[in-house]
Amino acid sequence: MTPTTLITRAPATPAPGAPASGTPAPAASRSASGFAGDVRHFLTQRPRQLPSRYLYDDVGSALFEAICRLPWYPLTRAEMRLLEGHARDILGSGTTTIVELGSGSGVKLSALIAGAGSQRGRLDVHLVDVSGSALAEAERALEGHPEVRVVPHRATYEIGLQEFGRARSAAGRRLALFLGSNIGNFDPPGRDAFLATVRSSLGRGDALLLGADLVKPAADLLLAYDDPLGVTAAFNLNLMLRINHELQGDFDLQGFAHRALWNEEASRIEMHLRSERRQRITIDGADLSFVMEPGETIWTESSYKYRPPDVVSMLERSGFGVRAQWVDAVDRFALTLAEAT
Ligand code: AVI
Repeated sequence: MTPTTLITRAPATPAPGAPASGTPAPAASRSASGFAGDVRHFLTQRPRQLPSRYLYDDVGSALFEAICRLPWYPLTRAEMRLLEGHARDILGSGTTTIVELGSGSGVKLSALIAGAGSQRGRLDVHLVDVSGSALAEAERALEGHPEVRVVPHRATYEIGLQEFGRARSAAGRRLALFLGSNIGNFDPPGRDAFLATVRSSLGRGDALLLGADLVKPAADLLLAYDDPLGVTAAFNLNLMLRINHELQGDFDLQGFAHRALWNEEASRIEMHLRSERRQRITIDGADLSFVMEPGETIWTESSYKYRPPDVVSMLERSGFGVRAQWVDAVDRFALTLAEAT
């Protein structure tokens, strides 16, 4: 097994919760009019930008799945190794209910349940995802676990958490899963607010398992976000294709290039779409027309990278006490198990 380090911590003092608002995470979606309004709003900001949640239409989701299989993007495999290697510690014997935010295909959850062994009673599993096809796939992935009862929520994280909070749970510990380093796509204020929202949907003694990618050499990070096959470039450029299709835009994809850069000071990878020449862009469905200069960019995603103690601090600020942290020493990824205090 890949070497991991384990840090165990004593229960922490409760931290005050932050207000429950913030940047929606990538899996969140908006209605078409919300999309048009956001495109208009964010493309007229300086620097021009687009929220990363819009990267995930059908084509974007398929490209993201492909990215996760690339040798240069090790996050998914590192997290899977940690889940399989520490499943018993994570699920424990007292967990009766799980909510997974952004469940995707359900493969990670299925591996976690399998790794914890079959010595358990009924397990209620709430899956929250905006994609109906992802929910159906996750339900299929969990079919092999007869003890599992699935409750699907086709919803954004925030709405799904509200529904989960209102649902009746069996006695026992509830465990929220937020995996895949999706937390890294929030800006720091949005991230803290989101963690506080998760905390408020849990009771004292419930738990959160957070997957977070760690700082590593810049060259490795740049390869992960600008891979030699160009899959990440396609994932990024597809956002313009989506705008062309859904909002009658006229982006010329050949007039733009994918750029990934490591912002050391902010500890984040940024993805941009850089205009290769002076060009006018018109998006009828967003009632917008503007000129981009050569070299000007549209900022489409931030992916924050952490040090293990950063993850501990952000959880403690949001009302959690960290109980264990496992770090994949090869690919530098952390799974942190925290208890609601
Ligand atoms: C979903 N999210 C955690 C991915 C990330 O690493 O920030 C999205 C991604 N962007 C480019 N490659 C993968």
